[in-house]
Amino acid sequence: MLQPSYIVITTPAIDKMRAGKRGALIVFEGCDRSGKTTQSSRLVELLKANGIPVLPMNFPDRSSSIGKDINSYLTNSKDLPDEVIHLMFSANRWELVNQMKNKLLEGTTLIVDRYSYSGVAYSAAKGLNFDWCYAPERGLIKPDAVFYLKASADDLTNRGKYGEERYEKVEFQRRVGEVFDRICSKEASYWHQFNASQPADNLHSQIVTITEELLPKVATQPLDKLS
Ligand code: NYM
Ligand code: MG
Repeated sequence: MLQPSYIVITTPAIDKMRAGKRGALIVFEGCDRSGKTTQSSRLVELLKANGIPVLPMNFPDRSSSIGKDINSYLTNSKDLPDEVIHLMFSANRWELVNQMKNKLLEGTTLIVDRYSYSGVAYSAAKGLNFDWCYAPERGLIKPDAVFYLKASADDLTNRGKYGEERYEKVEFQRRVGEVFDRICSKEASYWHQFNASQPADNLHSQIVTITEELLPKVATQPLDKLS
């Protein structure tokens, strides 16, 4: 059982138990300001405190050269055709696929803030074809679980003032949410939907419950690819 982050459990014993076991790929998805960053960081801290090797990641990774161009696009200092930025977001994931694979196989759990589904949701919300958007994601590592933080339409309106980045407009976010809903029903076997409007502590404990069941279950399963 995972202990609250203030109780630290031994690591050598856990390391021994873990030999030959892989880490889990856990992805957080949802609209902007749905609480992904808060919840994913809390999960990372909890796993760390329990001696479980874990690495936080987030997409887009703005540090690579493609990531820097994506950042210029998001901060409106650069314009690009919708198709081009879409493929750049995907390439930004492909740049890291080998590192992710190695980490998982050496037993590290990856907690990822946004992944392929954000790629599809934001581009499809602009009107690009859904299947076209999904195509470049095929072959990337398939998450073991996606935690979808679903914000209600009311919430998106009440949270009101978004930041200055591209896409941060209530009406656009509503459309993004519709695409996430569609993906969530298609991929129901490994997507877990949470009400993002509930208190952060409740949400955290629901996420912990699922993670607790997930880690031992996937540890001996081979990695799968998005297809
Ligand atoms: N975004 C993110 C996409 O449009 N496609 C993608 O593939 C990914 C990973 O980038 N508004 C968008 C969603 C966000 C923006 O992400 C920046 P964040 O998590 O707000 O920094
Ligand atoms: Mg954002």
